[in-house]
Amino acid sequence: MSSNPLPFPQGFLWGAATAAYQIEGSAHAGGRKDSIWDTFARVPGAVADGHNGDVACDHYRRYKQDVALMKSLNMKAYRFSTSWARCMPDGVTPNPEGIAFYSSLVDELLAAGITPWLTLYHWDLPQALEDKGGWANRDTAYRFAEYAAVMHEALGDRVRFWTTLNEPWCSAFLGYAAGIHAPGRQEPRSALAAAHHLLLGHGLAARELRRLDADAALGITLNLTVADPRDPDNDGDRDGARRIDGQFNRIFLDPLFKGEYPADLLADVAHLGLDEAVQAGDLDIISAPLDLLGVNYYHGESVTKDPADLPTSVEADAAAAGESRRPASPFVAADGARSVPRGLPVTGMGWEVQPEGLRRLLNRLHAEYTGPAGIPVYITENGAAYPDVPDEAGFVDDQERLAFFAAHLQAVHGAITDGVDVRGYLAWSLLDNFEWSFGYHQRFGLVRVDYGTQERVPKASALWYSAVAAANAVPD
Ligand code: NCW
Repeated sequence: MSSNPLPFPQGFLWGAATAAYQIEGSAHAGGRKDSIWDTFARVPGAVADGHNGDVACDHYRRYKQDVALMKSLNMKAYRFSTSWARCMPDGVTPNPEGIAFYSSLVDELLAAGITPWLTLYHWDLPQALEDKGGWANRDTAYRFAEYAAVMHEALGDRVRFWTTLNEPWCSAFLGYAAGIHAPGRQEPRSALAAAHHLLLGHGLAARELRRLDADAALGITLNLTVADPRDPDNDGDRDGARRIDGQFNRIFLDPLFKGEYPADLLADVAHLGLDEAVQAGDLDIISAPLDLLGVNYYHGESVTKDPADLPTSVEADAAAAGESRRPASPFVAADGARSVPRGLPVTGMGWEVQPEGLRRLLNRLHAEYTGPAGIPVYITENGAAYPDVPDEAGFVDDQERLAFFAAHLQAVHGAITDGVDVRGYLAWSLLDNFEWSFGYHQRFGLVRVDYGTQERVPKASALWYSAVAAANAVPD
């Protein structure tokens, strides 16, 4: 640690995050049935090199070892997701054997002194529910609330932090508009209906959890961005930035915190029937007070409406994943606006490294949403993929990832100094894992996983992060 460390508030929660389908493997063990990601991974060309989550990091069988690893790295909290298709394989009927896995995981975490943080939905809808229309079907929201209650009955005595959804933007727009995530549909109207039903599912689940447990810390995790016009003096670019901010950030933040969809977004998508999905009373359910907001931040957007000379970020992502299909845009409200590179250094995903955007984002949230609501923010994900090169012992000296974490933690510290109530940081990810349509080619882990042997080796960034967590301070 340097001589001028930046101290974090006492009790700041340091940890790491994962998601069920990305790490567990054992895809059909203990009664688990297909989720939409099992199905999608079988579609030729959907996932790079035909990879899937059948084995992943074999965490389902190695969870004790992984908890010991976290303890050795000074993690104070661990954010994981439960697989709905493991716990309720047909989407509606509890599967005691599947639920028992998470009960054992929670016990192991508590015994290691690590706070469990449970995310109910990280993109792996039971296929049986997709067969009935998936998130485009309003009924799925009610099934989600039932699932939340089942999980609370099993784990609520030991888990305090509950996140309903992870990144509903990805579920709705990458899954139902761009078609590059499961279920792979390219239906803009369904994507907007899915966005609303995801929010409704969140609200119904939160209401149920609140009824069952007055002490629970309830939240939702959004992937949020800062959308800047490429040229602030260009009317088209400014309109584009407004549209992308609307469809990325405010489409979720405004219903959650203000009980309404933004008027400009409703006008942008008037032809796509979002209002038809909204029924009386929905927005009251969606906007019930929460205890925290989870923020996932990876990069900002530089938005232009200039005629296409550069690929959109989603096209660039798909090309980097080796996809042969040309994806549709996830931005159904974009009207020609696209997010384009601005020449900053990029990670292995092609995502620009923009830590100052995180400080601006946190200040904006504090001013417009979480501050007025009087609730804290937790960074529930932040991290970077890089093309790691292990030495003979499997060690990766990942100085770029380490610098990414350092710069973003300095930005978080800056936001706290500005007066934003940030209470914790959960690095993405504990382990290298199945990176969705990129398969195993993109590695976000603090810990390297050798997929041939399942050996875990902490990278240089993990050792650095462990020292940060122990010191509750980040080098300046
Ligand atoms: S893909 C994605 N990620 C990565 C994933 O591993 C994790 O499960 C997610 O929670 C790392 O963190 C999240 N996020 C999608 C970011 C948006 C991509 C936007 C492309 C279109 C413009």
